Amino acid sequence: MHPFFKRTLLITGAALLGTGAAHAQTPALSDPPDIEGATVGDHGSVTLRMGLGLAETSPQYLSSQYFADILDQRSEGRISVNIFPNSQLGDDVQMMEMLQTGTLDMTYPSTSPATGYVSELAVFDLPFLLPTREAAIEAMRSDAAQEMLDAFDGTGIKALAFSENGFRQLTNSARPIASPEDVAGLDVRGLSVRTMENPVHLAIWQTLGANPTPMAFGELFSAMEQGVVDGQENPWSTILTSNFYEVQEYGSETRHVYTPFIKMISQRAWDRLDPEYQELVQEAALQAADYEIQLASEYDDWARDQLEERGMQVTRLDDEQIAAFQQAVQPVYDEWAPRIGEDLVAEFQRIAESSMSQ
Ligand code: TK8
Repeated sequence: MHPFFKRTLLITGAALLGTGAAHAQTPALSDPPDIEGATVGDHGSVTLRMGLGLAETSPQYLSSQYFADILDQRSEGRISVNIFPNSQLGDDVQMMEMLQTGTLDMTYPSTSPATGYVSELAVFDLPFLLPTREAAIEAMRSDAAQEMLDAFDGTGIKALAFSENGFRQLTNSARPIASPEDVAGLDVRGLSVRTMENPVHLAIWQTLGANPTPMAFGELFSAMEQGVVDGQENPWSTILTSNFYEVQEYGSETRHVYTPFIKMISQRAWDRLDPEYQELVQEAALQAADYEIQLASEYDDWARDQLEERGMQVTRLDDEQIAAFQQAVQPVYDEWAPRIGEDLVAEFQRIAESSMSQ
């Protein structure tokens, strides 16, 4: 069966079992905050089509529903959002291109494949830079990050808000991984790892001695199922909600990088909106981002435990083991910090340090 249908059936099947099922699809999640704020005037009916990479059970989808609800309620039903999950309209790169040409209104990619538009976004790809969710939130809300959103001006894409994709963890089907040596393989070949389409991620895995292959997210499940790659890295919530545990036996809690999402709207769609609608869309994007960060935090450890229950062997790494990875990827900083901008990297390091001393 084609993996897309298989995954869809699994999600439907689990949903039918209800929340009391042993293998729940979502943890006990916070309800979305009450929708507040005045309704906007009547500026006509608008439908926005939004394409997402992830599944219906992901924080990405659930917070998009909240986004749609805010718009619906505050426009008294005049603005509706149609959400297309599961990469069915395309992958991050394709959907950003569709925004540019105006064939899609909204999408929600990782920052990593968007560095082609705004190169400073690559600061988020530097390994082990933002050690805690608090630091990551501060970095995403910083002036430097706002400048990155503003820098989309002129690309055909309007960037509305940063949100959480999350701390990325390594999974694979070959062997348990607890050290850089395990990645490189001493007597065996280096792990083949799918990366996002981003040069810093490629450098990270090359430096660790893996065989990295950049690949669109929508192709990943089949690639792992067919053994084209041994492994991949994504937050636990994605590994669970995209059913990667079906084809990945081993997980390692590496937390090697925190990558955000960016909520985006096509400049063409944006320009067609009345200013009052624009303001509402911008506000709703920020509120949905806050809710998504909350959902993602509730998902994180829970998703890891669920994966273990479903048979994934998860290796937890102690501080010393993490430090070994951190040291091994140092050359990535030497190569990339000057290109990304030393000042920007230093600013993020300062944010990281201040979050640690709190
Ligand atoms: C979803 C992607 C995905 C990302 C990746 O569209 O490609 O691995 O983490 O979740 O943005």
